[in-house]
Amino acid sequence: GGGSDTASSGGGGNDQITLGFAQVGAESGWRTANTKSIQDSAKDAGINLKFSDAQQKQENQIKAIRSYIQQKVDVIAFSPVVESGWDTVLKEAKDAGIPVVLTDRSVDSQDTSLYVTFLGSDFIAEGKKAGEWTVKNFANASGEVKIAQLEGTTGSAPAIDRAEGFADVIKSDPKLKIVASQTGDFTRAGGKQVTEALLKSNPDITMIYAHNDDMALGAIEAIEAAGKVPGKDITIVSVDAVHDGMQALSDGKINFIVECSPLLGPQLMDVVKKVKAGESVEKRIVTEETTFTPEQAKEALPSRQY
Ligand code: GYE
Repeated sequence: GGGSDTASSGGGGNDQITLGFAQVGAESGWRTANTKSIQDSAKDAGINLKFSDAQQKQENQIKAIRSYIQQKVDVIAFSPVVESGWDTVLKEAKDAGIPVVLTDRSVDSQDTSLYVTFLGSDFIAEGKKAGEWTVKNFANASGEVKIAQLEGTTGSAPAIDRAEGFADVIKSDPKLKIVASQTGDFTRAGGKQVTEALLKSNPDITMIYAHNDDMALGAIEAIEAAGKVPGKDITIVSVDAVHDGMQALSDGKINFIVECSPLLGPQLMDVVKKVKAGESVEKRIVTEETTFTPEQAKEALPSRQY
């Protein structure tokens, strides 16, 4: 590809790979860590990275992808903000002969020939892990357990799948009830705002299930402002295990976190090199992840990379 070599190290010549990456935005600690992982590992791999931030808007991502097609980059990778509505632009890339790699989030396109692979977490499994902890934690509770769900970005794969996996598991215990469910758009401000309203409409809430740490951190602010104790008066479970979430977990303000790793950069660069070399790659590459209790968070915090 042409253009300026902003991230070149070694390689040089005409064999250097140019990768166009259309990022979702900078909505969360997870996303910041993900962006850094991609930029650092492109540099390490000697890949020329063209990077754009769509500010959580699909139209901006589509524009960025079209500009990468125009610039004739070697490979396009992106993390689709929502699942639907990608077929047209993916066909344009295909017609231009540019392979597309989905990272982190997937699309709902029926035609899977529109992308080479999807590299990222199993969000349904993450929702299930949150549900399993919930079932165990409230096994001996008497009466209804009122759960409020802070959803991620509406229409995004992680919001859809984390809700589905969780609901699937908690239905085994009829006393576990989701009494409110609203989007906080994966941001701290969103989590805070939704929780403020929630504490007025449902003051007797037992637990909050947040689709990411940032929304849980916003919820903590709202709960404390209302004179309640997060992690005690209201149980909190979230997903990601970013540094600030892990700190809140080890402080007892969050009760359980399901890990979702943002460190996808090295694997992405491997895939990009293989695709460019004409080698075949797996159609689905799943990230390995664990879960954390407060004790485990204390132990893991010093060596966490994000
Ligand atoms: O959980 C959230 C971020 O797509 C897995 O997006 C990602 C999610 C992550 O905003 O914090």
